[in-house]
Amino acid sequence: MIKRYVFGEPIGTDAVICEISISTDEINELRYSDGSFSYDMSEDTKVYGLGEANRGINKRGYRYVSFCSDEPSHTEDKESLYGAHNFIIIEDKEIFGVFFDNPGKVTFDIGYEDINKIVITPKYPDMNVYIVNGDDILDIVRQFRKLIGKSYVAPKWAFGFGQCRWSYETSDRIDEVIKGYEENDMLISSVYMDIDYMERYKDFTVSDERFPNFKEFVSKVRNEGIRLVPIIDAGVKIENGYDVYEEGVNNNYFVKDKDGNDYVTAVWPGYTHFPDFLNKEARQWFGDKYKILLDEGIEGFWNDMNEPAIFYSKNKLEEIKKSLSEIDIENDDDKLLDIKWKFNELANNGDDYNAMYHNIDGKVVNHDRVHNLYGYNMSRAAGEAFEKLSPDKKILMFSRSSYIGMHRYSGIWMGDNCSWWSHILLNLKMLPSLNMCGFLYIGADVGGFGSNATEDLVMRWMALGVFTPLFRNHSALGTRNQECYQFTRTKDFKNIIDVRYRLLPFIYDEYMKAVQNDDMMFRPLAFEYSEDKMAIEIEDQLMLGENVMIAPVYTQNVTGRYVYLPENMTFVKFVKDGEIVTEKLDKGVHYVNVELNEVPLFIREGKKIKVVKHSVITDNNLRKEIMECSIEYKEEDFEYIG
Ligand code: MIG
Repeated sequence: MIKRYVFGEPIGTDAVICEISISTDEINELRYSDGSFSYDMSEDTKVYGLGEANRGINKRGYRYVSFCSDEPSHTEDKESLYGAHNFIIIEDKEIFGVFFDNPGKVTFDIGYEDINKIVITPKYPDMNVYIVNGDDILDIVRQFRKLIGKSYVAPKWAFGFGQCRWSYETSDRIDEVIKGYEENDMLISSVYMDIDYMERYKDFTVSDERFPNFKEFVSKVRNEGIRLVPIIDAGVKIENGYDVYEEGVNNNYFVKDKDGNDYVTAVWPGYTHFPDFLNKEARQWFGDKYKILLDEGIEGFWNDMNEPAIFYSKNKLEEIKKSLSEIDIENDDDKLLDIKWKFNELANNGDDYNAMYHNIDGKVVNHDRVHNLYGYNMSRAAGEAFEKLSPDKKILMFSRSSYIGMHRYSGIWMGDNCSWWSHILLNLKMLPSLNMCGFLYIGADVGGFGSNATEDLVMRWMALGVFTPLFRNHSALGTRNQECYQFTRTKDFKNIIDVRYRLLPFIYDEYMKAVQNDDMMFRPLAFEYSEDKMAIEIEDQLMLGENVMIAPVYTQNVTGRYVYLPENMTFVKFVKDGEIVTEKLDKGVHYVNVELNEVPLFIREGKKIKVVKHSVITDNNLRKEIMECSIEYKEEDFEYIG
C-alpha cells in the first residue's frame, strides 16, 4: 500500500510513473514539524536505502546529504556523492519505506546528532512524499519499484568485460589495449574512450588527428568482437562555428543566469554552457546529437560531469579579479588569504548553482531547487532519443550523476573511487542500496580509479567485479597502469575473466529477472534471513539472486576470510586452470581459503547454478562470439554446480 502526501507546490520530477491520489490524513509513520520529518529509533531500528551513498548498508549512525556532487575522494566522512536517491526503509517493530521526491538538497540525519533519532530536512519544502507499507522489506521494495517504473535494460554485450582508462587518446593506444588482451588470451567485450577522443573536449566530435577514419576504426574493432564506448560530458564548449554551441545559443537551450544570458562555467573544454536538460525541447535536441556517434557505429555511452561538475565560472573569476585589483599585494595579508580561499572554492561552488536558471515548461526555475535532476535528465535526453533512433537495438548507457527515475533510462557507475582495499567493500555495499532504488545496471571502477593499484588489489577486485552487471576496469590519468595484462600473473587474470564469461548466462538471467519482477539482484543477508541475529548484521556478504551468496576477499595479504553461512551451503571456488572445486559447509562461521587467483561463491543447499564449461569458453573458434555475448549456448555447453 502506497500513500502520497503533498507539501507545498512540488516541481515535477517524473521519478514516479503511477498516479497515486493524495492522502489528506496526517502521516502516521513520521512526525512532521518545522519543515523536518523525524522518527524515534529503538535500539534495534535499522535503516536501509539511499542508493549510491557512503558507508554501510544499514545507514544508521551518520548524516547523508542528497546533493549530486563531483566528489573524487570517497572517504568515510563524505556526506554527498554523485547520486540523490531519497528512498529509505525503516525497520523497527513496524516497517515502512519512504520516498522524498524532492529534487533539491535533502539532509538525512540518521542517528547523527542524536543516536536514537532520524531527522530528514529538505532545503525546499515543496515535494511529494510517498509512504510504502508492505509485508516485509522485499515486498516494500517491489511496491516502490513498481511506483517508479521498470529499470533500464542494457544490451547483452554490456555484460562482457570492459577496459577503460583516462585516457586511450589515440586509436593506436586502443589497438594496443586490445592486443594486450588478445596476446594474453583474455576475453574482452568493450574498450572505453575517455575525453581525449574528442576534438578539444567538444561533445559529439572525434579528433581526426588522433582517430583518423573513425567509422572504419569502430567497425574494425567491432569485427574483432569489441565495442567502443565513448564518454559524453555535460558542458558544451563555447566556440564560434561549433554547431552544438551555436544551435544551443540560438534556440535558448542553455542554462541561463538571472538576466537571461547563457550562464558561463568552465569544465574540460574551457568556457562552457550547460544544456538545459530540464527543458523538454533542449532535451530532445541534445538527445538527437547522440545520433552523430550512433551513425559512426557506436552502441554505448557513459555520461560524465553531469552533477553538473564546474571547475570555475566566469562570475566567480570576476569576483576574484575584482578583489585582487582592490588590494595591495605587499601589505594586505588577510585579504590575500581570503583570495586564496576563493580560489580553493571555485569548483562546484554553490553560488554558481544559485545563479543558474532552467526553463521548465516555460517556467523559470532556479537550478539549486532542482539540482539533483540534472544528470538524470541528461541521460533521459539520450534514453528518449535512443528509443527513436535505435528502436531495435539496445544502446548501452550509464551515467555518473543520477536521481530516482533515471533508472528507467540508464545505469550508473559509482564514480571516482580509489585503488584502496576499503573501496572493494564500499563497491559491494552500494549494490543492494542501489537496487532498492531501481538501479540494476551498476558497477564500480574495478581496480580503483584514483591512486596506484597493485596486482593483488586488482585481482581481488576483479573477483567481485565478475558478479556486477557493469564489469569495467578503469583508472585515472597519472596512476599506474592497471589493465590485466600489465601485471605478472596474466594467466590468473585470464582465468578470472573467463569466470565472468562462464557465469554470464547466470548473471544475465538474474539481472533480467530483477528487471522483470521489480526485484533486487543483490540483497543484504538481512533481507533474506531477517530472523537470524547474526545474518542481519553482515555487510560484507550479499545474496545474488535466489540461490547464490557472494563473499569477496577485500583485505590484503590474506589467504582467505571468515564467512557466516545462515544455512547449509556449498562453497564453490573457481580455481586456476578452469577447475571448479566444491565443498559442503554447515550453517555457521567458517574460515574459507581463497587464493588470489580464485573466485569464491556459495550456493544454497539443494540449489544449482549453470556455468559454461571451461572447454567451451576457451574454444578459440568461439572467441569472438563469446566476447560479443552473442553466442547461443547449447544445453551440453553448461555444467551445473551446487
Ligand atoms: O574531471 O573524463 O568520473 O571516470 O575518467 C574528471 C575524465 C573527469 C571523471 C570521471 C572519470 C573520468 C574522468 N572524469
